Amino acid sequence: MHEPTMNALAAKESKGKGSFGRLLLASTLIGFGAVMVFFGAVYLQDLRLLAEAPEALWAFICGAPLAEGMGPALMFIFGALSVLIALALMWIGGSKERRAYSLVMFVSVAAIAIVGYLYGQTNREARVSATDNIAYVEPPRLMPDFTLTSDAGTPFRLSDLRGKFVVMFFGYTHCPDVCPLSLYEMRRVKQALGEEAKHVQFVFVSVDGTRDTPERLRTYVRSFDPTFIGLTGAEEVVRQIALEYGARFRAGPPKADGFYIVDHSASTYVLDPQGYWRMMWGLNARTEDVVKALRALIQTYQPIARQQ
Ligand SMILES: [Cu+2]
Repeated sequence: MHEPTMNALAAKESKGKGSFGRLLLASTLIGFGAVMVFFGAVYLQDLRLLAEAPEALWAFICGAPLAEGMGPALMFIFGALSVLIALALMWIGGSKERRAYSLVMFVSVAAIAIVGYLYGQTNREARVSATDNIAYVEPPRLMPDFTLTSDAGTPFRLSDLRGKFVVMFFGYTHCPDVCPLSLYEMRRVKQALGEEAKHVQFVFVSVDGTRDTPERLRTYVRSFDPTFIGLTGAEEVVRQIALEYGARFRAGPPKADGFYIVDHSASTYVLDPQGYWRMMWGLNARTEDVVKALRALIQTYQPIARQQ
């Protein structure tokens, strides 16, 4: 009689402990998850990014910088996973009260996510302009070479531009707004650089190889400046290149007439004459700031001693 009672007591005690530990773990996960979900939702620019998160995470694990806009998507997903694990911990083998409590938790976190997303959408404009400054890549990063098709229809390697600073932008010729603006901006930068512009090659990489034939691309970029060059290639090839810079793009659904827009990052990237990525700026960087930064980069340029 004595032995079993002791065992039962011990069992009850350890079960109580386990249950407490589980509750503690669940609460921690919910707290952590709710915060991640909230801030992820606030900074999430587009719900469709959630679907691209696994691919971006994989590229990141393989060494690419995290693609633009993916940080919040990953935060949201990890937060949501923590919350789901917490709810499962509370649900499985839990009492009626505990299950009711976990339902309340679920609804609360979902509400937090919706509020965060709506708040983020209303404040999006202000946020974009506030963060679009010139950024320096420290330490400079040697970028992988790539081969695309030039606007003359011939194979063109990034390394063909060694010896020049490369100012590179990803876009497409059917773009209604961002690309014409950015190319016009490039033209202003080039003109402001004056004499020093001879050290710089401006490059427009098409993210819409289907429509951007070399001929079309050539006419387009030359309309902004006769020295600008356009590169194009298969979507998957360009996507891999863009990912290296953290740029991303996605074609939208075609309209009735077949026309489609392509959402794309609007940053401009600068490589030095050795092919090291040195800096980048966003759409809202002021021309004079860009010119100043670019000129400083050209004037203070020192080749990086390569390690053997
Ligand atoms: Cu564009």
